[in-house]
Amino acid sequence: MNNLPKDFEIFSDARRQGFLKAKEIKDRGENMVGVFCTYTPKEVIYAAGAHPVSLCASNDETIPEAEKHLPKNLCPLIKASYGFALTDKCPYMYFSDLVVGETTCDGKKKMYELLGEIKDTHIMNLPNMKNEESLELWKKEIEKLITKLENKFNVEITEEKLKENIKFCNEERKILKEFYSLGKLVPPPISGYEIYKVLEGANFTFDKKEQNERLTKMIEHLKEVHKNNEGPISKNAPRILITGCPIGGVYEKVVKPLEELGGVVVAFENCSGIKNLEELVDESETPITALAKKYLNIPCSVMSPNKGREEILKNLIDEYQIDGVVEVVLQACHTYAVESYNIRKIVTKDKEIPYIALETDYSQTDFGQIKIRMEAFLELLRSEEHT
Ligand code: BJ8
Repeated sequence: MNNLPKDFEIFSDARRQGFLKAKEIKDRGENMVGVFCTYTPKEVIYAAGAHPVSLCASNDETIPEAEKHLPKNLCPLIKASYGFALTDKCPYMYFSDLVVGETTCDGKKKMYELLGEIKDTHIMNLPNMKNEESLELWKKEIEKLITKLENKFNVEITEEKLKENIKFCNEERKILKEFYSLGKLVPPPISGYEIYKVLEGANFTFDKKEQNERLTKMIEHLKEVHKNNEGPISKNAPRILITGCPIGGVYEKVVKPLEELGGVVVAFENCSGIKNLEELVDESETPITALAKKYLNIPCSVMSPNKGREEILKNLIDEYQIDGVVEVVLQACHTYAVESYNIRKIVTKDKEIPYIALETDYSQTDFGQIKIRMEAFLELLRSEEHT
């Protein structure tokens, strides 16, 4: 880990360390709410005095167990998440007093029905279109979540508490955004692998004040590294943007080889990255309306149409001076797989840069094949540079 302060290790290790912190939280008698998706308005959970924690599983350990209940031909993220609940192997799931899920893709919403037999699961009815009716429906769903949390934890969620936590979460978003924007620098002072580790680590860090302080220090340090030209990355390294499905379970086999072979990932459009963090919640609006607008506007492929994702991508390609786009599609994720047709067109025709789509799952069986394809892709990017 070149030039990185020791704080990086803390983020990098946050998922593992978070287990102990989660236990401490439970030992103090505080509540924990497991969430699966970027659409969950976590401000409401904080306003209930509880701690949101990400439950998306990122390895295939429990998939064989999950496949006893779920079809094999299902997205690995869904199978792994359910498998961890089924086997009680994820401490975050174990410590969650409540789980919140949304009606996003078909696989996830049907899995939640089974999950509801194991854990107290509250489902939010997420509309799949962005219009006035959807906004009204989503506001009602946020109100229902408030009622659920109030009853479950015997608390009152006031407008004041919502406003306070909107500010609190916006603060975190601003700092995380400043952090991932370091990828705009040429050369970036930090690898994409390291950026991803920090963004992922934030999902498992409960003390947000401390997290913000550490991040601010790290940003200052990395800006200094860039200014003094002391970074580990060559200014000629092909600059890659990753888009598509969440990559928590596959970044080791996608991002690592890309960077070991001389490329650098400078932007992540996926959840955990820009998709979720780019837009703040409007602090001047009525809290529930502001939350509904922000979350309904997330450009995920479960929305129809999903033009926001195309717009974001075009802007990112310019802002981050992207040389090539890698789209990750998890096996059996129909919504991202279908969108990849238009994403390819935008990248290769409108922006005239190379694009590659990788369909993969959580196993290691295609590791070698992905590496070969990444090598060829980087070769293509290098040859484009010279034409
Ligand atoms: S906001 S990306 S976290 S839905 S589970 S859609 S990969 S088939 S995760 Fe997602 Fe929320 Fe959207 Fe983000 Fe496909 Fe798998 Fe479904 Fe998935």
